[in-house]
Amino acid sequence: SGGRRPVRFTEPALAARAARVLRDNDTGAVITAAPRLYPHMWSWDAAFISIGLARLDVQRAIAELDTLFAAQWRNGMVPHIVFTDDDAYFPGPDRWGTDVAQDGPRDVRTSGICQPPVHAIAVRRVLDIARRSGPHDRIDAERFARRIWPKLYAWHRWLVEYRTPGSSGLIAIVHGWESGMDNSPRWDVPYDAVHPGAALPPYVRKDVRLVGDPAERPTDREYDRYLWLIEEMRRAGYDQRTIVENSSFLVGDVFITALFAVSCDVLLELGTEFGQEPEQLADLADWAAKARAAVAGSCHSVSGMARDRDLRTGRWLDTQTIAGFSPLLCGGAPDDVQLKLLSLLDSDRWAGNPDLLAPVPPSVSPMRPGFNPRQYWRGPQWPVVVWLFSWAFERRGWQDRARKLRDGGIRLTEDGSFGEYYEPFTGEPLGSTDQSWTAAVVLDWLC
Ligand code: 2M8
Repeated sequence: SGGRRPVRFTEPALAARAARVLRDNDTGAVITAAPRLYPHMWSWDAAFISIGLARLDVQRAIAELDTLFAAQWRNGMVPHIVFTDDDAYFPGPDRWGTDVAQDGPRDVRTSGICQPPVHAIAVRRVLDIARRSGPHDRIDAERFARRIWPKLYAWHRWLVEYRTPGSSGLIAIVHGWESGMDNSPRWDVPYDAVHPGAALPPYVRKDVRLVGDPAERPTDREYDRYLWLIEEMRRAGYDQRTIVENSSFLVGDVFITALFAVSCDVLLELGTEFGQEPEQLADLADWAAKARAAVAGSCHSVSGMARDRDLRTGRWLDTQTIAGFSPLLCGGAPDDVQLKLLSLLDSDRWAGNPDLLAPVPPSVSPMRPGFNPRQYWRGPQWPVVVWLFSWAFERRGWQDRARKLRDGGIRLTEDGSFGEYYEPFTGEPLGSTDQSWTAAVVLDWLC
């Protein structure tokens, strides 16, 4: 495996390179998710990016989250993309056509869906870093945390109000893009039930021309379905109730639900510290408890792995992916289930596989049929996902485990390319290079 990766930067050199990536990807207004492939602001990318930025410049970190929340919809939704005027990405704002939406923001153009709610986690991290970095940063970050708190609360409330249909308690997504794990095999069954209509306007993909090999990206068949769902939403005028009622894709996402549970905990802690309304604090405690129970309730009786649920058919989705470990992020599963998951994570089916370059969990188990080590969310390792687990493990008091994931994450990224994702056996960077969120989590690990 050494062949493809001759370079290993020292930690200080790696940190300097990561800082440069964030600076280079800064348009002056936003830090784009990646230089060519993703020339806009993405919701959960911006959260991770702010964490990395806080190590360099607290003001700039705050500005990034302020920019994202300036695009928050009036109903509370934080949109998955805030568009710049770059037109190198498809689908852009015209294809989304969210200008018809009643609830859309007035001054910026955005997509019409959301992404995982990791923003409270980012605000907490920025605040903690700022408090250690000096009195001015501390004051600014505290002001910022107070100011953004009600917006975070509104965002969480939107997820509860609009996205917990039925009785599963899982947070529902209406598009695979909302999960952040676009073409994960988690969504194969529900996507089979999405039938692009003849009315799907023609389109030309741009992403496949910007990566080394188009096979690292989703297929055209998958894109037809991605675009068809947008078409359905556009026709529904981006009215949430209509979409949740009628869209051909509605899935309870267990990974988002776990992140939501822990983000509610964090937001509750912040709100308590800053003296927010008791009723709102009580809401957060209630939402966290319900989300946690939904995650625990999704676990398979034999494997212990958490499962998504197709809310159109009521069927559990048994595909085993990294999302199966969701209970480890938020806690709340019975002890025996948790132990099962931890030993599975350490086993050769996952992070303990002896052939991995870096001992961190891939997006799909290398032992699973259909595992593809080069294709996007179907096998490669993703540094941001590793960061989330290491952050959660540290919070849960599992210092050794947190440290191991951090060290593995550095091993994965020490070639200094800041790949979007990595081939797990060779460590070859795939997708985009100089990906902002990869640089950001590496910076956080190194400081
Ligand atoms: C990827 O998703 C976008 C669509 O949102 C794409 O493939 O065009 C995903 O990895 C997603 O999680 C990420 O936020 C985004 C930008 O990094 O890229």
